[in-house]
Amino acid sequence: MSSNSFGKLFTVTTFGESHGPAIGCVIDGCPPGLAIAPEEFRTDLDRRATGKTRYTSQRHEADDVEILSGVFEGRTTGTPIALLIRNTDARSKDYNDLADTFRPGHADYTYWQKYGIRDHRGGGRSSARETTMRVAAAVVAKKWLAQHFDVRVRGHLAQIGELVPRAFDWDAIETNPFFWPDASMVGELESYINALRKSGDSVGARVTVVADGVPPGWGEPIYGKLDGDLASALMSINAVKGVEIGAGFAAVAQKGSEHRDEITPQGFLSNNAGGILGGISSGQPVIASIALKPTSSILIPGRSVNLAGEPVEVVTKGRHDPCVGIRATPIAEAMVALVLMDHALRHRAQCGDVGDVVPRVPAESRKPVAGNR
Ligand code: EPS
Repeated sequence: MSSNSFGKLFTVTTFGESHGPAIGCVIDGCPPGLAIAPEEFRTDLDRRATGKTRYTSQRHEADDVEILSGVFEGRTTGTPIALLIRNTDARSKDYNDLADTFRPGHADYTYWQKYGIRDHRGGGRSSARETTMRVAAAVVAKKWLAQHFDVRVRGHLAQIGELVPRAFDWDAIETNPFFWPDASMVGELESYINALRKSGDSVGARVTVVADGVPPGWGEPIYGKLDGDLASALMSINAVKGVEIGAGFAAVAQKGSEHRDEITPQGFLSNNAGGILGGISSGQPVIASIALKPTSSILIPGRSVNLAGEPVEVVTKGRHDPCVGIRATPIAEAMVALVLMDHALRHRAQCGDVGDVVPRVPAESRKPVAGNR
């Protein structure tokens, strides 16, 4: 089966290839009446886009969104919302040499094994170009969530290679090209990426997303847990090799007395659970982190085979990201927002009559989460 759609009530289907004429998505299940205009997609699409700084791929796409359906006189109608973005700066000749070989560490090989045919230009469907439409769809979700629940989804780069922030300030994140929470380290990051690019290599990264304002109750035990759906959605992002919720793998070394988030009338005393208990949101901030592998398209020659199974040496040309993690912050935010949107509607459908249950403790958490540095 092909799986280009996700979500149960707020469903998103994406289509298109990196070097095809266009990419697009269809959002089905969006509540009617939400005001949305093409220019509202600009901020998040630009945050994710290539070619905006010298630290990412130098492909320059306009990423202008055309709303083809589902919006009438500036408001969603409840019918499928179709969004289209035309590809305008694909340089397919960079990929001529890849038509009959496979980049080590890339989906080239597995797409070939699965389908027996592949669009090798720019990685085709496996390209991170596809994530544009996730971000576009999430603009709608973020707006609805903010209007209806005051939910705010924001992310930051939490590690790049060996570098970790030495300080944390949400206000710093949008002021540098790395979504980095420690403004004093930006020069260090610039030198790091410049040296990496010069060496022809790439590096991995960690991105953390925090959703504030999520009310208690979202998520469906047993097979529709909020953390299960977040893990699946985040793992579906290109290059993601690990997902953590709250303390994540740091929980392995914790004692129960340390990990449990004690509850007082004034609030939870910590948030190791990442805002999710038993697959259901607790009312605390929902916190998820992802590990992104180093970009597999690099200039350093690597061994592979050709279509005849003979050994070849692969050097990837083209305009690649030295660290895909740099642009992953808005993509990870998008996947979290899409999952939350879906679960907001799912909770409303089944449990809309339950209303607010007492006691409801404040969301505040007093201690940092163990896994999220
Ligand atoms: C990508 C490789 C590069 C990036 C692309 C993702 O594409 P190309 O070599 O075809 O120019 O530019 O990212 C985007 C175009 C985008 O909008 O994110 C890859 O191999 O995933």
